[in-house]
Amino acid sequence: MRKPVILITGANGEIGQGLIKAIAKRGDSNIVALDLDSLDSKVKPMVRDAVTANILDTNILERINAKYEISAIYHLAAILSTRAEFSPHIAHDVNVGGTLNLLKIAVEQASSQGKAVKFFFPSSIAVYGMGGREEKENSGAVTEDQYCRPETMYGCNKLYCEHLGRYYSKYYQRLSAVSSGGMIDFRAIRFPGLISSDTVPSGGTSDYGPEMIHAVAQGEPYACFVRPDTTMPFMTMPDAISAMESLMKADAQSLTRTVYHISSFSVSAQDFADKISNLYNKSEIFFKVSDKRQAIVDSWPAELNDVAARKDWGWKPGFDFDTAFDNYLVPEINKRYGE
Ligand code: AKB
Repeated sequence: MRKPVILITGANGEIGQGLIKAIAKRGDSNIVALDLDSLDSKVKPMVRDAVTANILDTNILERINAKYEISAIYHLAAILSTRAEFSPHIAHDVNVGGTLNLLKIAVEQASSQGKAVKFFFPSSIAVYGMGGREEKENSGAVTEDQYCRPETMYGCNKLYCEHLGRYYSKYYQRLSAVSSGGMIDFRAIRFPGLISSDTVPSGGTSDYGPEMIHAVAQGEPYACFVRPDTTMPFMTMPDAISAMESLMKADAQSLTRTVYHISSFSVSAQDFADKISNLYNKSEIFFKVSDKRQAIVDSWPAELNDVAARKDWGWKPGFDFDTAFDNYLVPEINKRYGE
């Protein structure tokens, strides 16, 4: 008998670690964690099996596929937007090739179990391309179907993988005698910038938000790489994790889309700097703009209209800008750095 588990790829990343903690707290599922790096010692005891491997290593994936009965896959592994621009072909291999490998496992699992396998895909605000600052400033809150013309390799990869997920869940092998459509229950959220008290992201372009507070809390100066007026949506990691759980639990009948975007608060880099300076009196924040990374954030919307997620599966952020700092980031980060 194969052992029933939830498979999480990119398990050692920011979202992965948060998700492992949330599933372990629920205590209703065994987790197999897969990551390129060995799993952080804080979350390792919470998983049944921690596999250190590349998602492009099909031998390892086959071993996991053979050993376990996988009820759900959270495919979080990816190369983020800034890093992907430096190595676009590697990013394409990992972001698209890796997703295809996991979709293939999901189909095989579903056919051997005779039931659909749930597949969560974290997409990104990077799928949008506003086409310049003026359009960004004048567009208002963007809906899921607007401006889907990404300007980064990462954004292109995410948008394409959303389509692959939709294809695999509805149309896979549509011309074969027995169509396999409906074998994968694919659900995706396009996340805005995420801020966690536990981890600092790396390789992304929304990283200036989390980097700023983590640097200042450790008494280090911070050079922000975007202009003070740069605005984009952000949310806390606990809200991101609870959104994933809500979407995955939602009744399929109530979902009108396979891909939703969500946001908690849209603020400027200056808003971040002011907030953090008020909270830490020794803060040293200055702006040293990288024009190239600036152009990436300028291509992302300032605000999202997330009415579909609110209506279909009850999305509602637990934190706004003020409570994110007062009730989550500052107390947790201060504990972490021993303030
Ligand atoms: C990045 O900056 O690449 C990510 C994202 C917005 O998806 N944080």
